[in-house]
Amino acid sequence: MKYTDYSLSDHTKIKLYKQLLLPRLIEEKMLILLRQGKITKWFSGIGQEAISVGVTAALHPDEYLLPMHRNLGVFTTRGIPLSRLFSQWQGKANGFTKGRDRSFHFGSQEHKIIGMISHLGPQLGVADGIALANLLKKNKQVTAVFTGEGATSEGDFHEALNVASVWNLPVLFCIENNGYGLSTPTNEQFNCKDLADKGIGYGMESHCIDGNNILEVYTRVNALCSDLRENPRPVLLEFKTFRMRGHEEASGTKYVPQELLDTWEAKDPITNYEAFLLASNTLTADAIALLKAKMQQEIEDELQISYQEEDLPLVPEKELADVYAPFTYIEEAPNLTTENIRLVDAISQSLKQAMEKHGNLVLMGQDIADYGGVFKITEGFVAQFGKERVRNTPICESAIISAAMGLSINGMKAVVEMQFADFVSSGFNPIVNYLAKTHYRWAEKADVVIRMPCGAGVGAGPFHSQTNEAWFTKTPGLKVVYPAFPFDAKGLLATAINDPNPVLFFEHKALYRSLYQEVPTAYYTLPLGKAALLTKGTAITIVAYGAAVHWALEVLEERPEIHADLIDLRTLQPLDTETIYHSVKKTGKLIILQEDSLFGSLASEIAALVMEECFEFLDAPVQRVASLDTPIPFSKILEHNYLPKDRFLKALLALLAY
Ligand SMILES: Cc1ncc(C[n+]2csc(CCOP(=O)(O)OP(=O)(O)O)c2C)c(N)n1
Repeated sequence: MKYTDYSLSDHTKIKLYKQLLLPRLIEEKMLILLRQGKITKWFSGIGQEAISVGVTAALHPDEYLLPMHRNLGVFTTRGIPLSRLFSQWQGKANGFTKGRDRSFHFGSQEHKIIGMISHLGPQLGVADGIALANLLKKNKQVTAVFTGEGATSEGDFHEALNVASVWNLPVLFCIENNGYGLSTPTNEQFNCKDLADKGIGYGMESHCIDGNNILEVYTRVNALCSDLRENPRPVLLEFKTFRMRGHEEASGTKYVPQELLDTWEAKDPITNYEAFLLASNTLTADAIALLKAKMQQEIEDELQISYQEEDLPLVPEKELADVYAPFTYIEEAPNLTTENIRLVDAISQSLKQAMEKHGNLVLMGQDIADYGGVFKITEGFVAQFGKERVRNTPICESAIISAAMGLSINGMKAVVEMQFADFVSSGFNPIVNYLAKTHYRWAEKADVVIRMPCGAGVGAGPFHSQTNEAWFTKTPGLKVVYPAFPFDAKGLLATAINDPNPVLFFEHKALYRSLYQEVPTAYYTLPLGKAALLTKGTAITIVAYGAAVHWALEVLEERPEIHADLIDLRTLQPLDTETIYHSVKKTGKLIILQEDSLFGSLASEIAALVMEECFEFLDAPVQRVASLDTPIPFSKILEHNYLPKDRFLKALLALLAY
């Protein structure tokens, strides 16, 4: 469509022009600074500005936007102070990440902008979560999320669109099809004519839009937003545009045919719009020149502010302190009335009571609604809390964990049930890269608990038996809880849900229905990071967690002559090193028993810590007893051989005799 085809006021047309011009002028300046080494990396959005600007201008200021690496126009149109942007790109304190992340990798709740992580795709699922929160709050808000056409090849794209469609979430999925993903042209990226056609497969409305025409982008998106606010649904938009510069400045455009660059140069969104404004007498050449000069001066002034800022001081303690969101544990003491229940019941009760306590808590998982989950933990929940808050999900761990992050960003709490802990590998990326790193990067919490039914001893083979806590204890930013008893599970889960940090909560399947304990009936909390001393003795320290605690208890019951401190860790991250060291300093001997395979496991970490911190107190080398370093076999005989239970007593006696 021609620019003349739109009936917008001159005021709107001029405003859009200014919004379009600013990111272009900033970029032109940044390209100079890049060559001078003042900034280190730049992903150019030159030629694509109409998309960022048009979409942002169409959204209300309190509606969330999730931009990518070429969407400077989102940030400028939302009115982020330029000096702060410049500080961000120079890694200075007045930026948004205290120098901890680069370019556009940050969010700002103040501006309702949620920046990307490098992995691209998770943004789309996060947008789902934000939109779900809006839907539950019934606030009639739209969420817009961006992706390049390259990232549409990621599974996250498929998962997020599918979830949005099944849940009818008001999300605008904005694909900027700029011809190349790094050096890969579109015909090597996907095999369909228009990406918008993919909407059909998801049961989703979709449109192709000329991404170089600001009036087209703004008018079409504006109309869609008005409609979506009243009739919530996802819409897929494919903006046709072109990447006029290299993927990032260092990589150049040698592989792009010159004629393509020439064709798109002629479609430049700013020069063409400018020509229209001049031809239609909306703006004069003098007015445009004046505008540009004023903006350039503003850019210079704001740059000076950022230059004058001191470099960030290095305060190592501050770096560590910012990995987790602050959380003040509030103790709610257990009541005196108890009932004898199983681990599975204790977890179910804890979840139910947390749902009653937190009106903003949403549960998500496969088959957790009417079916009650494969372990029946959420049986009966739908009747009490409704399907809005107890949500069956499609089989898409990555998008759902990303959506949980989005719920948290938009003021909700989320608990996600992995059907089996093994399947967390399909949602690994958002956990270790999004949830874990967000608070350190830009001080946003990730108020998400991921429940992990785990463990062997049930003859379920390599993909339904793993205890994969070490995948997560390694990652700064995550908390990992692993109770061994119903009482602990109930109180620790309550705290995990109160804690605004991402928590992996391990629940041993073999203990679910085999283990009973007297458990207080009402809501109570237990602190994370505190181990329990189950038996006291002076001869040796045994450290265990999960099912291994029960193996150790069995041995100690059979051999009352062994006087051991048995420590049940209960929480693996944070780890209660104080209790471990205190005991080892008393006994002089440490054996760690765990269900996980040995190499690179938590037992190895504890052994290393104790060697460093308690060396002078040790009377023998620290021993680790763990499963074999093989996948978990299916046959009962092989599984028994895999697990360390039968090897424990021998190792314990040997260490005692050392
Ligand atoms: C999961 C993942 N794989 C690879 C990369 C490296 N990478 C960064 S951007 C990019 C190209 C993205 O292309 P597209 O989505 O079309 O966006 P554009 O850069 O064209 O705007 C690649 C391959 C990455 N960041 N994340």
